Amino acid sequence: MGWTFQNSANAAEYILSSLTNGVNYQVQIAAVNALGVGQWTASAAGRPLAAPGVPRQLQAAATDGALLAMWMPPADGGGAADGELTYSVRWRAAADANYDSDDAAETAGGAVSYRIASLTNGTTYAVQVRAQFTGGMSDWSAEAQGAPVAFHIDLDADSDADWIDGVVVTRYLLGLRGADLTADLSGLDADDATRITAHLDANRSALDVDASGAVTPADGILIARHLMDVTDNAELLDGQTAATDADAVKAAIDALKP
Ligand SMILES: [Ca+2]
Ligand SMILES: [Ca+2]
Repeated sequence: MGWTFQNSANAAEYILSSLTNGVNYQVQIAAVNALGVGQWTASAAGRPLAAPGVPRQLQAAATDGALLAMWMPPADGGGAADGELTYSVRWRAAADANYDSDDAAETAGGAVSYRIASLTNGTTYAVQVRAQFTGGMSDWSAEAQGAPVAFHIDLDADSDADWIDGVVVTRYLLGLRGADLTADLSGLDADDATRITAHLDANRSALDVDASGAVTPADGILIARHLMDVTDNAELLDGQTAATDADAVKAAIDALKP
């Protein structure tokens, strides 16, 4: 795009309007008199910014003593580039009328999840998030609620979440029950299958690691891949459609480890 010319008359300032938020513009000035136009200055650069929109699809996933807040960036970042928005998260016990300013945190670098720790199992909490950037901050999002529970996916109880646990979760989400749930997995038998099924039934919502709003075999595939140490983000999400990005998926799964 070429230069646009404006005459400021005698004023030593001029407001450039009708610009596009987030686009970098360069500005030069030159003095004009009856003999002509003087030399142009060096360029000064800037970009117009507005307050970002409200973050979307906030969820509060329950884990042991913690909630994992996850959300989508606002539809309109106000001109912020990817990764430039920061987010504030705040939470309160649902029974409390107001938020306490101490119960809040900020994320940086565009991170769209935050683990709220040191919560009480069995207490329902309300969570909100807002976006902020140089141009201002959004309103608080709609509330999400969650109640931390003593839940983890170390299903074979060896104090580690590894590939066997990932296989069991995937089978569970595929609908396998009883001996089919634990078949051919060392250290697990049909009695374990009953225990594991009850454990997962009670915390099924916590398995929505792709933040799709539903718990499906796709969540199991992501859990199994992550627990098999598939570290490459593209490989982790290959063939899957996650509502959040790979880092948020991994954070959600890590939050399920014992
Ligand atoms: Ca395990
Ligand atoms: Ca899901």
